[in-house]
Amino acid sequence: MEASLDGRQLRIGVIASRFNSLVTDRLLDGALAELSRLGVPAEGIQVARVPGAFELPVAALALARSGQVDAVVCLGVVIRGETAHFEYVAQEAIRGIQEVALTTGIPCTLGVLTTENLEQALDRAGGKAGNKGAEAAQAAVEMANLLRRWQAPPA
Ligand code: INI
Repeated sequence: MEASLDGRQLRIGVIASRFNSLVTDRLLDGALAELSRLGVPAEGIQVARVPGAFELPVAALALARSGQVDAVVCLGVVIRGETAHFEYVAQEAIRGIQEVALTTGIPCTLGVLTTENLEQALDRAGGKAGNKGAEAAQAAVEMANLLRRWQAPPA
């Protein structure tokens, strides 16, 4: 059973961190272009920025609980060379994003890069390794459509 990639009926939230905005702006551009390509209406897309990847889960939680979106795309980048607490920031961001999805039932997709250096990050943000923001946006549309199938019809 494969869910559709038709986004025309969907409302999608996108949360992007500002830390390393050279990279996260490209992830955001990729995600928005993909949502548009899949037919998600512009009025169904909400974009919010947070300071860093560490703040993604709490913003995703509020948006997922708001009832305003069918899925949340989380975008960020944590670069090992830039912090001694790389592991903590990356792990907590990723763990927290999944926890939001599992506690709310709203799919929260992972467009958080964890790389050794800036070059690797740029490769994955529209460079030679594709755009992980676009991939996370596509996953959000697919998961929102999949979960819709199992929603009880309104009484
Ligand atoms: N935030 C990131 O998104 N990426 C990083 O690489 C990073 N580094 O290197 O520290 C980072 N730190 C900030 C963190 O996400 C929080 O915004 C900050 O600690 C305030 O809570």
